[in-house]
Formats: sequence, structure tokens, C-alpha cells
Amino acid sequence: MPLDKATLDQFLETVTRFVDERLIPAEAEVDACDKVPDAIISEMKEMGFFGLTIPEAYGGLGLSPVEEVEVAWAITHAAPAFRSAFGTNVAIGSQGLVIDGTEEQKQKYLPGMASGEIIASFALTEPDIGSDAASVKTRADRDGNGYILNGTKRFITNASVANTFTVMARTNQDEKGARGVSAFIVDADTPGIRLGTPENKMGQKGAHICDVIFEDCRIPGDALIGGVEGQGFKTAMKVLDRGRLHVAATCCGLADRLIRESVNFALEREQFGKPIGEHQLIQAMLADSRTECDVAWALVRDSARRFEAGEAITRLGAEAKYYASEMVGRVADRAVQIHGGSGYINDYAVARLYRDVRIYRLYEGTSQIQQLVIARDMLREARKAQT
Ligand code: COS
Repeated sequence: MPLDKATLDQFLETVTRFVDERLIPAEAEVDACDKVPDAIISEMKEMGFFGLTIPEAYGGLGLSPVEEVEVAWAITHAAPAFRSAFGTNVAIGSQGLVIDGTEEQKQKYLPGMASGEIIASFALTEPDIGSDAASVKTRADRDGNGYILNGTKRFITNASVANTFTVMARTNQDEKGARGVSAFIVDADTPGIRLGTPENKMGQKGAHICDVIFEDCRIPGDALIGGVEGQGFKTAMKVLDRGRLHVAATCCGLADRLIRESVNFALEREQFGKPIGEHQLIQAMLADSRTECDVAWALVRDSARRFEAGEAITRLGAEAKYYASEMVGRVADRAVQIHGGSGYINDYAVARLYRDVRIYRLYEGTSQIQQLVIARDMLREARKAQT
């Protein structure tokens, strides 16, 4: 249920103040130590960040898609590692339950996820299964009234601190495609779960990913999300649909920050006797970045509005994520270029953010997967119109 405008504006103002006064000053330390300070995590819990999209009935803020993208934009004016700390609770880690969970599953997990007491993680990708997500190899074999999980999940965000995993596993070994996959909510302390070593990533220091390995891990029957086998791939796709809109808003917030850094630098740095911002070739880069960011942000906001009004989200989310993630890559590249040699030095935010934003064209579906989702939807619509 949407908030009234005054409440939303007040919340956004609070978030922006927190970003400027608390998060941005801590960015360099987070990058150097590869850790978001515990004090900041606690403050983010108190501010309700972990439950932004979880319905109010389960203790969250219950933001609508339109509100969610505004808050994501505001928060991601700081390095994305901060958002990542609560991002899985707000998006991929909780939404499987929100969308398809039983009432018992929602009551058991969502309030803890909303407060941040439970850290939620999403486990779809495997060593051999990335873009081809329907080919999940992790097995969930029936055992009495429960299941035995075996398999490895890869690049799992927040796995090292997670209390629960949404796990996609194959319950029907004779069905090799999407229909053989089921989704489970699995407690992280279940015997038979082992974590791999944290990956040494290119960017987003302070946000962690690692393997999650299931070895004869016995889970109860009521861990099956929604209580129906064979629905897990669809649950994962629905989760990613809304997640992609959230990622797109994140890209826009970061692009706006990169532009702010670029403009400030262009005003201060002098070459050939005047601020570099007065040179037309620098102005061209600033103008391209501003225009592309505004276009992406307009697309994200429009997609959120249309989704909220009842339109299907699959194509809208893919378009927004595709355009915004490619856009922020170009904006980051120009930001480094405008900074000249300084842009290659980690003391400058643009150097760190340049590395941070590269992941957006890869995770929650590569740009090529978004293109495929968009084009398939166009063709489906056209076929329907022909019949
Ligand atoms: N919402 C609901 N159902 C969906 C769906 C969606 N967005 N997308 C597909 N489905 C359903 C289909 O309708 C189909 O149902 P039926 O079997 O009842 O007909 C089923 O799921 C299989 O769909 P499809 O045949 O389209 O699956 P494909 O294997 O061809 O491919 C893609 C789907 C490529 C789009 C999917 O695998 C994908 O998004 N891959 C990227 C995964 C990803 O983003 N990984 C990132 C890591 S997670 S952070």
C-alpha cells in the first residue's frame, strides 16, 4: 500500500541525509577493509532498510514498486556495498516467500527478515548453471516427509552471514527443464550445509559472495515454498522480475552520484588556465552522462508506475535493467575519463565505483539475457495479435 506523499518525502530526506553524513564518509574504509561496519548495519536495521518491500502485516515498510525505486535511487548515492547488506532481504532473498510462500512460511520468516534479525539469501546459480537457470542440477530427493538436498550453489550474495536460503533444486529427476525445479526455504544452520571461501571480487568490497554446498542436507517437507513441487523456476523468475527493476533503480542512483563527482571535479580542476568544465570536450561527456541517466531514470520510474498499475513486469523489468546497467557502465567510464589520472586512483570515489558498477551488466541476468527476455515477449505479443 503506497505511503502518502509527505511520509515518503520525509523518508527520502532521512535516507539522503544518512547517505551524505554516514555512508559516503565510510566508503573508503569499507573498500579498504572489505567490510561494512557493524554500527552502520545496526543503523540501517533501525531505519527499516531490511524490510523496505516486506508487507506491513509482517513488520516491513511495505513500499510499493514506485516508492521502492525512489528509495533505491536515494540509497545508492553511496557505494553499493551498503545496499547489498540489506539488498537480499529486500529483494531476491525474501520475495520468493512474499510472492509464493504459504501463510505459515510468511509468518515464520518475514518478520525476522523485515527487522534484519534474519539475513535472507537466494541460491539459484550453480557452477555449471548461470544464464540457463532452468537446468538446475542441485537435487532435492524425497525422504519420508522431507527432502535431502545435494549440490553446489555459486556466487551467493550474503551467504556467509545468511540465516536462510531460498534454494532452487530439482525434485523431479526425469524432468530436465524448468518443470522439474522446486523452491525451498532452508535454514542456514541445517546440518549438511557448508560454505566455500569468499570470492575475491573485482569490486563492491564489503559485499560478499561464496559457494553454498549441500551434502545430504535433510530439510522438512514444509520447507517447500508454496507447498507445491515443480513451481520453483517460476518462483525464481517472478523474484528476478521485480528484482531487476530494483537493480535498475540502483544503477540510476549510482550514475547520478558519478555525475555529481564528475561535475564537482570539472569545476575544481584547472587545465590550460581554466576549469576543465569550461572545455567543450569535457562538457560533451557531462552532457551525455546526464542525458543517459535521465533517460534511464525516466524508464525506471515509468516501469514502476506501470507495474503498480497492473501491467506485467517481465519485459518492463528487463528493459529497465538492461538499459540502466549499460548506462551506468558508460557513465562510470566517462567519470574516470573526466578525472584524468586521478580517476585511476582509489582515493577517488569514481575509481572504486567504476569497479563496483561492472557487476550490474552480469548479475540478476546478463544484458544478453535481458535482450532475450525483451525480444521473446515482443514476438509472443505479435504472435498473439496475429491469431
Ligand atoms: N514469470 C513467471 N513464469 C515464467 C517467467 C516469469 N518471468 N519466465 C518464464 N516463466 C515460466 C514459463 O511460462 C514456462 O512455464 P510453462 O512450463 O508452464 O510453460 C517456464 O517458466 C519455463 O520458461 P521458459 O521456457 O521461458 O524458460 P527458458 O529456460 O527458455 O529461459 C530465461 C528462461 C533464459 C529467461 C531464464 O532462464 C533466465 O532468466 N535466465 C537468467 C537467470 C538469471 O537471471 N540468473 C541470475 C542469477 S540469480 S541472482
